[in-house]
Amino acid sequence: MQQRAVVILLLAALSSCVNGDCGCNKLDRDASSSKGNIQTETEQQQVCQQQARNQNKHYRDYYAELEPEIEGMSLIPGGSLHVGTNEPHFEADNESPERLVKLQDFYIDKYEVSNAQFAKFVKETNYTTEAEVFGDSFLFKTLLTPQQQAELEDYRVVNALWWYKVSGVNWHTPHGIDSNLNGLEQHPVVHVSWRDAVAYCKWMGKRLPSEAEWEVACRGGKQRKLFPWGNKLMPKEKHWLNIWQGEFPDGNTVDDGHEFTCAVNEFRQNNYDLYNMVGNVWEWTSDLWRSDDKSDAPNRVKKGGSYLCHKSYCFRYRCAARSQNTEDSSAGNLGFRCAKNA
Ligand SMILES: *[C@@H]1O[C@H](CO)[C@@H](O)[C@H](O)[C@H]1NC(C)=O
Ligand SMILES: [Ca+2]
Ligand SMILES: [Ca+2]
Repeated sequence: MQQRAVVILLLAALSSCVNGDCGCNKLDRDASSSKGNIQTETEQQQVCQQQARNQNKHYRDYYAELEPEIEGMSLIPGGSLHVGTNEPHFEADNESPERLVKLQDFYIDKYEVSNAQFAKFVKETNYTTEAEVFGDSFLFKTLLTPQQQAELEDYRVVNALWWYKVSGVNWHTPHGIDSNLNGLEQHPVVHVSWRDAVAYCKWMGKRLPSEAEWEVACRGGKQRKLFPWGNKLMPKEKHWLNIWQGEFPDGNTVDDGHEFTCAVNEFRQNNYDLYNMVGNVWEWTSDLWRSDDKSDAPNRVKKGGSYLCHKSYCFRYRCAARSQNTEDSSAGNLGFRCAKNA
């Protein structure tokens, strides 16, 4: 009986919205003080919220009281949203075609997970990462001395000879076995596998974003743009992300100020208040690369590109771009951020 009343109220509110502005722009706390109106008011707010959602607006400004604020996370409005592109740069990556996905509202971390945050997790759980179990991880060549490079020549990645598999490297030693985390507390944790990322997010009461969620968050409410902020790489002649400048893989000119990772809060990139979505480090998502992959360590989708990406070689610091790694692998340019249901 009560349910039916609510439905009728909703319908009434909905029909009153069709022609008017739904009162969505004139919320006034004083107006709701007359008791009889309160339920109607709430229903109306929900209808307005739904409308804003359908229009894919960032409606937090209007209805913050209906969705709780979560520290360090942004609320991303769901709806029917475009992902992918019909102008792919890497056909083999399946960036195309553009397609519509239906998403619920969700939260996503504003920042990549930092070393300080991951350290807290490890301290409280005694978690051991896969790189520590396997005893190695992948390091970019400029982090090795010429002598180390010569010794490890046979441990390079075929087709990507600048990656070396190095014993003793893990998240504690991001720049090589003699390195440590001093000064890198606010940089993204790296050398973490997909499984490590899943474990961290779970401990936080969160989860990894799906690829569609990640991409919708990346797009910041804009349609068909390359980057979270638009189509120009450097609007206002400023650097908007941490990638590679100069010749790859030799001769990084470091114009953006960062040869390797930067702090997770360095580059704010879109209207959803998200940082380093593209560039800095690649980010794991929950999706399988191929949905029929039944292997023990299937490939998972990663997004956003990293500080090693250069247009000539890896133009993957775009929202639609995607790549993959097996879920047990780790590297010095691969991290993650978490998401949560709204
Ligand atoms: C972590 O390891 C330490 C030392 O072995 C132990 O005292 C502590 O109880 C462990 N904590 C958890 C959460 O397992
Ligand atoms: Ca850089
Ligand atoms: Ca990133």
